[in-house]
Order: sequence, then structure tokens, then C-alpha cells
Amino acid sequence: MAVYDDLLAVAEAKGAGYLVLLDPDKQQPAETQEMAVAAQEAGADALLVGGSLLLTNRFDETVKAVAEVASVPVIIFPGSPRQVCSHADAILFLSLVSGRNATHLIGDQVVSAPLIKEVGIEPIATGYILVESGRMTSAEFMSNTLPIPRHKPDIAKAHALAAEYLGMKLVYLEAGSGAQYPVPDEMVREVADYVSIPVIVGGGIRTPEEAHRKVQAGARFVVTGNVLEGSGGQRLLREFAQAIHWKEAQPT
Ligand code: 1GP
Repeated sequence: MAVYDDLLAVAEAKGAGYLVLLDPDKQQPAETQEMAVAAQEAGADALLVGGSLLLTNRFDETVKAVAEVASVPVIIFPGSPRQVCSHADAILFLSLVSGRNATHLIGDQVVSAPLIKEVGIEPIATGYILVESGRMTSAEFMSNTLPIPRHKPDIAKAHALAAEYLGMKLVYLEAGSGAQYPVPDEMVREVADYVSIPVIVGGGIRTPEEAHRKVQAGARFVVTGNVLEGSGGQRLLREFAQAIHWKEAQPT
């Protein structure tokens, strides 16, 4: 578990880890490569590559382009079980534990496990929990599952603990890319206090202050995707990195 152990060590040293999501659907591989460089220069601790739709056929090419320039781990964040390739360092081996759709609980994993073994990248078992975020997200629609109500932290806690007891290494609280509202701080806090595996939070986190609040609530990793795509993305990413890496904060 080299990548997993490294990520935990980085998060421990910096206060929390910053993961930047690159979506191959949104631009050409060369442009995603430039975004990867910008993200790691700004302070990203790992680059996630993936997306829940994949409307294009440039996944492999994009992962390869990102890996060519990456000085931090490149981790696949699969939107489908065929998103496996040898150019990455690791893959979040997701099970959508908040849903009751057998395909996303175990079916997809049966398809992708042999592919992962063949290419030899590190699987990081992750309990993936969708949290209701104001309006329906692509992940909810595509997975045909109900998210956990945002004001029901007890339900989120029970799911996260089940993921832990099933042996998963991470729990990912996901509001969905471009979510109207991110996962509530209170839910992050209650889940993080309740389980002993690290909590990742992502979806709809638009400001460094918001990212910092997730970390204060107990998130060990924060994911952003869309913010890099806006104007001034790299400058903003630097602010995110500072807000997340609170142990490195410089006295003003
Ligand atoms: C989606 O959590 C990620 O899985 C990123 O979401 O694009 O809203 O930052 P955003």
C-alpha cells in the first residue's frame, strides 16, 4: 500500500491532504496535462483522474499525459469499471456503499479487479457515500441510487462504519461534482469522529475557507475539481492548498 501510506503520511505532516480531480471529458489530454502541472505546483498532494460520465474516449491518453509530468501520485477515480490503466500509480477501488445497486456495490468491482491486477497498480478500497446536495448530481443519476439525506449524519455514520468493518481503507463523502451544497461540516465531523479510517470530502467545495472548515471538521483529504477550471484557477488552488495544509500555515 505504498501510495496509500504515502498519502496518509503527507496528510499527517501537513494537517490534511489536497487531492485535485482532473476530468478527461472536459478538455484535451494536452490541456489536462497543463492543469496537472499547475495543480501540483500549487500544492496538490495527488492528482485524481476520472469522471462519472466519460463522454469521450480519452481516458488512457489523459492518464498517460498526466503521469508523464506528475511528481505526485496519479490516482484513478473511476467512473466506470473499465477505467483502469497502467500509467496511474493507484486506483480508488470504490464501492458505492450508500446505494443499494448491486452493480456499484460489487458488480463493477468484479469487472475491474482482474484488470487492476493485470496492470499492477495499487487498489485503495474506498467506501463511497453520496450525500444529498441540493439537486440531483450526475453520480446519483448515473448510479440510480438515492444519496444520504444531508441532515441525517447518523445514517452517514452507520454507512461509514460498515465500510470500515468491511475492511475499506478510506471513506469518501461525496456531494457530487459541481454540487449546489458541499457535504455539511456537521456530517463530516460526526463521521470523522465515529470511524477510524480517514475521511475524504469532495463535491461543491468552492472556496478555501470552505475547504478549511471540512479539515477542521475532521476530513483527512479534500478534493476539488471544478475550481481549477475557472479563471485564476491556479492562484485559487494555491489558496486551497494553504487552507488545507493548516500545519504549514505561516504566521502573518
Ligand atoms: C467530485 O468531489 C469531486 O467527485 C469534485 O467536485 O468538481 O465540485 O470540486 P467539484
